Amino acid sequence: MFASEEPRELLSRASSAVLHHAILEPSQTRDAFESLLAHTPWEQRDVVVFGRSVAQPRLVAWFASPPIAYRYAGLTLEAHSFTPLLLELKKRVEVIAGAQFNSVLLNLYRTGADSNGWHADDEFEFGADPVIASLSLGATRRFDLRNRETKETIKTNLASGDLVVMSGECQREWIHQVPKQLKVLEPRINLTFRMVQKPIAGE
Ligand SMILES: O=C(O)CCC(=O)C(=O)O
Repeated sequence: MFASEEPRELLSRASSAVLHHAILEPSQTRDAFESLLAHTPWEQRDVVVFGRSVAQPRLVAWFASPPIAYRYAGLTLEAHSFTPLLLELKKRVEVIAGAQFNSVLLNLYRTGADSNGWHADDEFEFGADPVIASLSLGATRRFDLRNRETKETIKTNLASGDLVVMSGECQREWIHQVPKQLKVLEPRINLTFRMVQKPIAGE
């Protein structure tokens, strides 16, 4: 463990989001960021928002083994095969999260103008109350969690190498976002490791 701070629980009761600081060595963090930035088959996709098709404000890539497509917000991401680097990161994240994953969604926020709106990772294929482990590389960005009922909002900053492990009722009770931060000029990559439980209907 390279973290200088203890892991911190951000939520309470049946929902959990634990922030682990700097889970990789600084050189590993830098190398992983550079390599993923350069070698990932990034794509910008359209999603349907309020019945209109709009370009997602970030780039994405989906990796899964077995190669199950990921469908959300009206789009289908075909699966790429895990690379040795992604397998290495997955192994490290699995040890910390205490859970196994068979897929990862990569998001590239090119600058602070890119973002990820309020949502929960509650798609059918991840099953009830999934464990989702979210690794940040590159620029520090804000990560907000909002309780669906009370509207309580928890804001935190995620730095390069930080890992948030969401579990319990987190996806049911809370939504999350990465807001625009126009002062941020550097890119950030986020990897959300997930376990696809069931084949998607029609797959
Ligand atoms: O970039 C992040 O920190 C969050 C990513 C996210 O919410 C998602 O991929 O569903």
